[in-house]
Amino acid sequence: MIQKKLEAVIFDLDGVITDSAEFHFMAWKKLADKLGIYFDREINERLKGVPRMDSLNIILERDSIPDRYSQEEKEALANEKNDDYVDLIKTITPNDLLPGISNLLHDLQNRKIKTAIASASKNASMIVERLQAGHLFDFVADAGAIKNQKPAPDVFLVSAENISVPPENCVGVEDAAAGIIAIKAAGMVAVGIGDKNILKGADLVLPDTAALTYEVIQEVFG
Ligand code: B16
Ligand code: MG
Repeated sequence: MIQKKLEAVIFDLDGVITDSAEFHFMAWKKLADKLGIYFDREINERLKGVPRMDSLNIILERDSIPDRYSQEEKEALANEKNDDYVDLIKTITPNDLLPGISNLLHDLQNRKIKTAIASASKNASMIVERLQAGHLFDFVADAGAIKNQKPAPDVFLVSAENISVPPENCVGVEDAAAGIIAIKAAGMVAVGIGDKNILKGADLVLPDTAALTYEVIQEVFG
């Protein structure tokens, strides 16, 4: 029987390591304005943790003509948004790591606890590079190579496999409801960052990353 022991922490990126949601908002807003579609911060909340094409479909729900665009046209719109988003994330620096994250990652590294990024973003590697945090992660998942997106467990399972840690010895950290479902479906302990009424099913919910320490993670792992 495998002994249950905390061996790895697998992090979501946007909303946990850094807050790239504002850049997603700006890029989607530019596209929505160009298309003449209403888009605001409340709708933007629904895009958190959601893959790019699904996000576009949520925005197009407000279009006056349903199904106006072909799949090919939608691909072009999603690419256009991504080009703007990539321009915006070029401004990310190590100062954009969320509160407490740098200390936590160094602490985990000193304690020989492995770390990985399990993000829905195809830009995850570029963001980690901009944050100059690549050396603090043992693995960054490639969202483009993941078959089923969150709430499916795939990205967390692929991450655990790549760092050679059984899922039951991993803690996952997420700010989106779909991400918490994915972590639990992967058989991991789930820590939510945000609102406990939204992140139902998490083993622990913290209001922000400043409260996320090795001690807290070890305690919830049990
Ligand atoms: P991209 P996460 C997610 O990142 C974002 O929260 C979500 O808003 C975005 O649509 C998704 O990545 C895809 O991002 O367009 O860069 O591939 O929270 O899973 O780290
Ligand atoms: Mg997120």
